[in-house]
Amino acid sequence: MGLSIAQKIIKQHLVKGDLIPGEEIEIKIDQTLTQDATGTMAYLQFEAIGLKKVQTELSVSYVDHNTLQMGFRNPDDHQYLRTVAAKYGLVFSPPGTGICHQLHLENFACPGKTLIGSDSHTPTAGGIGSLAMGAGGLSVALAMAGEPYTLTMPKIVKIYLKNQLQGFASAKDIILYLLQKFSVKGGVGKIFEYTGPGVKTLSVPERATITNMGAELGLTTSIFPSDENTLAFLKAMGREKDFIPLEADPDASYDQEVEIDLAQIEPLIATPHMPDKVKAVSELAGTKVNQVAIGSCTNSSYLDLKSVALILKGKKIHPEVDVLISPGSKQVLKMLMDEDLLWPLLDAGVRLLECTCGPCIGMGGSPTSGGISVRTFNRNFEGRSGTQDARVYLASPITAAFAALKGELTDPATWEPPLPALKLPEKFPSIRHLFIFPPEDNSRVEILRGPNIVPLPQFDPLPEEISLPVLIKVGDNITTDHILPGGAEVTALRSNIPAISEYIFSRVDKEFVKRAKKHNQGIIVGGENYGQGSSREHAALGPRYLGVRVVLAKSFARIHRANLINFGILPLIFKNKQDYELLKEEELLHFDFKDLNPGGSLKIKGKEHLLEVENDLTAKELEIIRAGGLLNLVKNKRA
Ligand code: MIC
Ligand code: SF4
Repeated sequence: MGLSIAQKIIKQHLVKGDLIPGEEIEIKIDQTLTQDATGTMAYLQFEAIGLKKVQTELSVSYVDHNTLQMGFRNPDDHQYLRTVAAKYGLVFSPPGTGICHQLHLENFACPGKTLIGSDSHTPTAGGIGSLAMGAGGLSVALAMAGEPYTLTMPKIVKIYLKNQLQGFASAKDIILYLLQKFSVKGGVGKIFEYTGPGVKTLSVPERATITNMGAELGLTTSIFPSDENTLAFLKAMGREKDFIPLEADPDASYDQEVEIDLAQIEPLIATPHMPDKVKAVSELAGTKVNQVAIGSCTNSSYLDLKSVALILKGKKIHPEVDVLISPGSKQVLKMLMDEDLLWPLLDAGVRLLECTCGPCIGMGGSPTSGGISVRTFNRNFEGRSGTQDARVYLASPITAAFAALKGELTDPATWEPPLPALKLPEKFPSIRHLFIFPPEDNSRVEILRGPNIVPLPQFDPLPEEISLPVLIKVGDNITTDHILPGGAEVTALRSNIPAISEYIFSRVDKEFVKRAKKHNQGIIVGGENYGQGSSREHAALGPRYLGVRVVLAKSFARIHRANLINFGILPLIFKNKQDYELLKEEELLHFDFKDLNPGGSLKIKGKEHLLEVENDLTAKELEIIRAGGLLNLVKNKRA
């Protein structure tokens, strides 16, 4: 039987296991990427492993999340990242060069290669035919050490695209359509693989918008074929040698098949506060808009910003709207400048920000109190913008540009002028000279650590028996932004676990940290899809530091589940979902872990009830938890 694209890449990189959905597999990793906010922890962990050089074909360290440098902490982190990269053989991308996923797509990602990154939007590189996955920093550290990456073999879903987008519909609307159809948990345990005649109507950056936001579906990753458009993109980047053709075998079999008619897709918009609360823009006509933010790893490419520039050219933005643009990379910025597209934006009243994540992770650009912000980003979780009561909508750059002009959402049927069909140029200006490549001889490189770089805390093994109070009970779809907020103040503490732990659940329950400290240990009770969103392992490390030993939920998001395990927190699942209702905050539960088996069930004793819970752990995962985390296990084995 034939293979799909993802199956082919996995087969070529397979170290252990079989291509059977649901089974644990191990694959060799060719490339890794990190960004600053998760990178410091990843490199501290890499250093703890004790190797002299990274073992991958290519590892890149990007600085794009926090570049505000308010005080010494953040610049100290940057300096640590720069010197660590030089010491261990990584490419370093200095602050302001661009957003990790956009830069990686343009400069390094290759069809057929495997990539893991300590950022949940790493699947962006699926747009060029890479098998790219988000992971916790520790998993990335181990991949840099040459260890295979362990994952559950996903189900492969064939997304057959037919026809072509019409009018003002764009790639963003395709992924919003899929979010409306499948929801934020609809992709858990799956890879979406795109095929069909509609694929060739999409350029690589448009494909990357779709694979990027596959993260919001909960997918392991998404992937497009590598075809003539991929070759054209690589040629324009001067990277023709990185091209290989990739397509599914005609007789490939899939676990599920979905057909999407691109001609039926209209401009869509995700409403507060979840990326799957999608409506047609036309339905929301008349909604007043206070802010428009254009950029992020989803929609900051050359064509995205060019379309905005053409819409705003010769016009003025609405006087009551604050419009912010952050280009995805200096390459994009250069192309806008070379084509005289920057002045039309500035003349229209737009504010130009650095080529970084910026407002997407709450690094400035917060909306007004209760304000409505239309953003071309991928996440609109409550409070993520930095304004707790703001209402954030997610839309395409085109929809955002019209909102900027009109000061409100309007029916696309009324939009003028019609946009010409936009094409990628045949040659992009190179910005490769802006990356810092590692020196041949690293003997003189000194790793510089400021006082904010605090060594990792030590964690003890799982006890055989323990009584734990419920420290907090939360609902469905809790994101890692709920567990640990973004923003400049908190993100500056990413390399200091004791300090950052003070912010755990700070936006959800101000008493959480106090309660955790009072009991010194405990459990978190969650609903469905607990830990969706970001890959930040601090959302596991922080709770672990505060004494959390177990998270009991209805279901878990993939990356967060892996992070919990990596730091020795036991993820348990309700056998009977109604039992969720029984549990109360501060109630004491007794756990006996002696007979805990991979995939088995466990009885927990409360004061008034006896609950049965399950685990879906593999033998290896349980071994990690019993050791008190993966670093302990690796160290024990080496000793
Ligand atoms: C995000 O979009 O939430 C982030 C910020 O990029 C995170 C990583 C982080 O928290 O550092 C992600 O998506 O993994
Ligand atoms: Fe940066 Fe936002 Fe993309 Fe995360 S989602 S990598 S914060 S631009």
